[in-house]
This record gives sequence, structure tokens and C-alpha cells, in this order.
Amino acid sequence: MDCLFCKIAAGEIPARKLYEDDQVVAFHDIAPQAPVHFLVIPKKHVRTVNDLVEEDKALAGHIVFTAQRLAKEQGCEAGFRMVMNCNEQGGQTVYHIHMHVLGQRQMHWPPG
Ligand code: D5M
Repeated sequence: MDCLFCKIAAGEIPARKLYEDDQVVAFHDIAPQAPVHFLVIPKKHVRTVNDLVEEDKALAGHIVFTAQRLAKEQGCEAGFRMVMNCNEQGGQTVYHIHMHVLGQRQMHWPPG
């Protein structure tokens, strides 16, 4: 499968990894939109949030808890934002789900 994030998860394409276990990988975003900006991805290929199924519940929870823990480790005690873009209108450009975590600056609402 020709998927950028599957290749990062497999170590075939380099990334600045923050964390890895048997289910997820976290790495710094290549085009950071905040002083802290990293992505948490499942090793399993899931194309969009709409493609998550019942059996992925624990995996989805693990992504959230990994993001929460790493945000703390990255010094985001004052707050941070977690974002998952879905499909074209949602701003998704890489079709392997990923949780963005952005922090260390003031966030604004609504997002663009
Ligand atoms: O976000 C896709 C994100 O993926 C975007 O913020 C850039 C990031 N990206 C793209 N290629 C790489 C590599 N090679 N390493 C690290 N980060 C990368 P989306 O929500 O799909 O628009």
C-alpha cells in the first residue's frame, strides 16, 4: 500500500519520533503550526475517521491517551489542541488517520 504514514510507522521513511509502541507512533509534524506540533497515528492503516469501526474503540482511546501524555511531556500544561481532520472539506491531506496535537501558543476559535 502506498501510504506515507504506513511507511513512517514501518520506519521506511524517517520521522522525528517521540514515541512508539505496538499500536501507535507519534512524531513531530514536518510543517509545524505551533511551537509544539506532533501527530499520533495508529500503526493500523485507517483511511479516515469515518473508517473507524467498533473494534477500533480501544485503539482510538489509545491515540487520545497517548496524545494527552505526550502533550504533558512536551510542556503543554497551559493547554493544547487536539485535531483530527476528516476528508477534503475537513482539511485532511494524508489519508491515514492522525491526531494533531498543537501547543505552546494561544489557540483561537473558530479554526480556519
Ligand atoms: O495533516 C497532515 C499533516 O501531516 C500535515 O500537518 C503535514 C504532516 N506531514 C506530511 N508529511 C509528513 C512527514 N513526512 N513527516 C511528518 N509530518 C508530515 P492533515 O490533517 O491530513 O492535513
